Amino acid sequence: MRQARARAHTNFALVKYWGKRGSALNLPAVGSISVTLAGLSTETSVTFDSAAPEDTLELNGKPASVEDTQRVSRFLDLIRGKANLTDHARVVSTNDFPTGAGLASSASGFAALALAASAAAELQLDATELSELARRGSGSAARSIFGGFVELARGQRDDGSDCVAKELAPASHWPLKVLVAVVSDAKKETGSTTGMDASRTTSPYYPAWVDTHAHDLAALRSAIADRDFALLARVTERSCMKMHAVMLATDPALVYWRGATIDCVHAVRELQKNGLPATYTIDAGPQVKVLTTAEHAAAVASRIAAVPGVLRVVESELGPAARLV
Ligand code: 2P0
Repeated sequence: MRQARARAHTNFALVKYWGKRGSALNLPAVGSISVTLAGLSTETSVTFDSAAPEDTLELNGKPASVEDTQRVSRFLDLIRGKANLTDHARVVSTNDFPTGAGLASSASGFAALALAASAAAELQLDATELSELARRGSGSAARSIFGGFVELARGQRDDGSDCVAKELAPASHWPLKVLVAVVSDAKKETGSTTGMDASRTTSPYYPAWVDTHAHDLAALRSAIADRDFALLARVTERSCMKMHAVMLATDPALVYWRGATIDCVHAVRELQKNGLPATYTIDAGPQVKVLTTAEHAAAVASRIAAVPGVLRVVESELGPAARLV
């Protein structure tokens, strides 16, 4: 039996990923830049066992669905292929936040799985190679291999070898605070993979989304390097709203927002009018992620928590890279 355990933290993108240029290797059509969080993580152990008749997945203390187990099993096949291994595996994974509700559990989940499974299979992979592997599980997972501010390149090659993540700056470079306004604990209706494929094939705004992306990535890189909050806010919000415009114009429409989602956006805009450094982003789910500075975190958190429909506000700092535990 060969066993390893890893912890990875979730991330959310400021310049977003939505759409693929290749589905077999899970290649994104656009690059993305994210922040890795300290507070929201997944811990996963993988045990390859020659006596196990099949792969099993336990998620948050319960046997996972057939669909989730098959997705993990397909990912383990990649590892077995690289390591010349035929053993099945027991995978035990625990999130410290709700699964599938727009808090990117697939990001921390596949990052932790990539690290634990490759270590258990005794593969020697560096962080860049791990990010390429994690990407095969979920695009956003490539980013959770690294901590702080992270960029996942679109890459040009068909084999995906240049579609890897790298750290742009560690969390200590700019110790921003994250406040996640949770407005629903329900599992989302349309998963990201299905949703982005529908957008690519039906949304009339999809080509404009892809064409304007490089400009946003360049602007955000420079905002991070200069710790320029005003520029970071401007780029973060325009990338978020552009992505949601693409989603809304998908046929049939992808509407991930609830009423409280848009009320949080207005609350952040009000804070901005009052001179506070705050910005928001929304992923393929109803939650609103707010970034601010440590100095203003308490004031921003209490304003967001007061928005009707906000169930709770989860606070986090920027966090570390995935690691074996
Ligand atoms: C992002 N999202 O950049 C974007 C914004 C959601 C909205 O990356 O198909 O679950 O597994 O590669 O990684 C979520 O997409 O999609 C995501 P797959 P994933 O954070």
